[in-house]
Amino acid sequence: MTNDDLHKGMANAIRALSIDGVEAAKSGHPGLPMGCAQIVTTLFTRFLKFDASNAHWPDRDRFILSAGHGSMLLYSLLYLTGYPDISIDDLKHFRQVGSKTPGHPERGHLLSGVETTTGPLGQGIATSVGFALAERILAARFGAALVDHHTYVLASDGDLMEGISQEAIALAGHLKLNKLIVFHDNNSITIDGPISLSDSVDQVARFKACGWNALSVDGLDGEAVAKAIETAQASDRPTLIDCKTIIGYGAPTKAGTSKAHGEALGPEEAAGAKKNLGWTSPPFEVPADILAAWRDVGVRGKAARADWEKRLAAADAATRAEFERRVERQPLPALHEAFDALKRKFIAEKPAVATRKSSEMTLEAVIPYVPELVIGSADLTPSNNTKVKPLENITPQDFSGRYMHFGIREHGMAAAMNGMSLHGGIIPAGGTFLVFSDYCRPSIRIAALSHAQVVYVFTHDSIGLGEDGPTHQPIEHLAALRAMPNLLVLRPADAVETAESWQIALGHKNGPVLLALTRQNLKPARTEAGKENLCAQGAYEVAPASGAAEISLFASGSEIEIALAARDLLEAKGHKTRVVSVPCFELFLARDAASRAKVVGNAKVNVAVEAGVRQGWDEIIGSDGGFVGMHSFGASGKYKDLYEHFGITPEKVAEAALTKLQPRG
Ligand SMILES: Cc1ncc(C[n+]2csc(CCOP(=O)(O)OP(=O)(O)O)c2C)c(N)n1
Ligand SMILES: [Mg+2]
Repeated sequence: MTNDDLHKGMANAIRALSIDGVEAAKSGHPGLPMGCAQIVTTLFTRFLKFDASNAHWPDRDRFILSAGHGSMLLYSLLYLTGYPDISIDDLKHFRQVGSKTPGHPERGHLLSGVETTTGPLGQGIATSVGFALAERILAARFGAALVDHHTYVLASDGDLMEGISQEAIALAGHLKLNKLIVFHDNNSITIDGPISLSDSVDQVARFKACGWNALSVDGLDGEAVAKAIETAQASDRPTLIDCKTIIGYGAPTKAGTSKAHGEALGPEEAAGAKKNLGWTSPPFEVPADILAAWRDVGVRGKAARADWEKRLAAADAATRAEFERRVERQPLPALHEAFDALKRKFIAEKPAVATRKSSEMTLEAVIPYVPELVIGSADLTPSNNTKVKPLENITPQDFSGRYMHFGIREHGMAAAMNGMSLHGGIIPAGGTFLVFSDYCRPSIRIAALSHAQVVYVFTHDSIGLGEDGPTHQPIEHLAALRAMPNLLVLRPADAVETAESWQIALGHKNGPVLLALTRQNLKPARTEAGKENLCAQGAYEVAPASGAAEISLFASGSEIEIALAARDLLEAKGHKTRVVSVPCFELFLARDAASRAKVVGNAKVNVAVEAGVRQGWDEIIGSDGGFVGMHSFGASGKYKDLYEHFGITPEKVAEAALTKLQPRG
């Protein structure tokens, strides 16, 4: 076999396994792996720095399959290159319940070689901007001897049509992330048919306009792809390699058509494709010479890894310890001491400030003890209060700062944060208005699904933001966010709770944490604080009744002070009333039934107050509980007037409780 034949055989192995996986599942997407096999064969055999035996080597190149529907391409590569946690049986069980090979790649789902979860088009390319940014930030901190790798992305037409891709490429172009290299699977086919049905963008011109280097090549020509990668690696900007390909390459009747996109080829077409490709092996079998060549690729990076390990071992002790701490995601011990001291200070000084302000005060206090925190805002820095003293801007010329101006790109910011987190070595945090969580939601969902540690600093969390009016006032957002699995939504009521919420966020390694913070000032609710983090309980009694409680009031965030004032009114009328602060539903509902019942109590009447919709509260107050909150969109006006207008006042809360106390007639 000539070298050329071997190379072709290696690409065909990806095609054949992908055909077989999809045939066995009778569902999936054969077209992309068949069209892109040559591109990734060139990348993996000649360029990608990786060691299949050590999937998590920190300085490996990252390969992101943005077009997650082509998952069989990734699974085939992981199998062929010899990742130890994938076998041919896993390919045979593609898309089956409990398999390691789900329909779309899932980070953290049993396969170590999957860098990020993809499938919702556009997410992968946007996440990869975060990977590439993390690489630059860590290289600035630890030097090129320890951090020096590329991020390669395979993106489909759909990835580039999604709006998020514009935010992502504009950000990457601005930052000159020159180690980000994107292959466009330019097959001009989408599900509905030829791309000409719906799109006529000149992608090369578009990327160039965003500050990228952009080239066009024949994606079926390995040499041309290799030359383009060499050019890309030498570029001072991120590079788009627009690869002309044929979807379902080799399939006798379906190649080049949308029929190759998202269904099994069928036995006849599959056989015809293999014949055209010159592939004679039975399903799921790879000729020994081809498999051996692929396995060699999987160990090619061993020497590079060994060299890197030597460099890490030779680094000075402090650098090495800090690098390893970051990789292992261990907090500095001093961080918890800083939080304890801050809580004592807040108790002593009783700041009556907005929680966005106490968030800023918290950041000021802890920022030196959490050097892995990189924070920013989607152009709302002065509103989100995310930028504190020692933080310097991250710029295209200097990545040693820790503050990111993400621009007006909420979705791109959230996706980039996912990439920074999944890259490792960084805890990303980013701010916008809570109402615009809708603009980030698909990326928040990916963070939750892939257990990425990300912190959202979302301020202006209710009608309490006032004059900007209903377009800016979140109403259903808390409920919608609480509905998302594996996302912690924390809505602190005062400075102490804000400090505790940040403490939770910085320690929560298994998923995203969202801080919902106020614009308006709040009275302190907590008069004492020990070392124990009460917010971590999700809900706790913040004010007891003067005796056995007749009424329990529940609230979060800015409505705690309303509940406390309502308690005073009710107590003055002789009704024994307690107040429970509920900063986090998810943490509360995760507790055992007995401890939850203790916090909920057994008062005759439960009333919740929150400047949002009721949905979700019944799980705590019961469906017969009273609720004071929002039943419509908000309005523009002074925030105090709005609370009056919408009836979210101590008097209304007391009234609701008293009405519930009346025996029903
Ligand atoms: C956000 C989002 N919208 C819709 C889909 C459903 N979907 C999957 S692939 C695809 C488009 C297919 O075209 P392309 O991206 O060019 O992939 P190809 O068919 O060339 O493999 C669509 C609409 C999706 N996965 N994500
Ligand atoms: Mg396409």
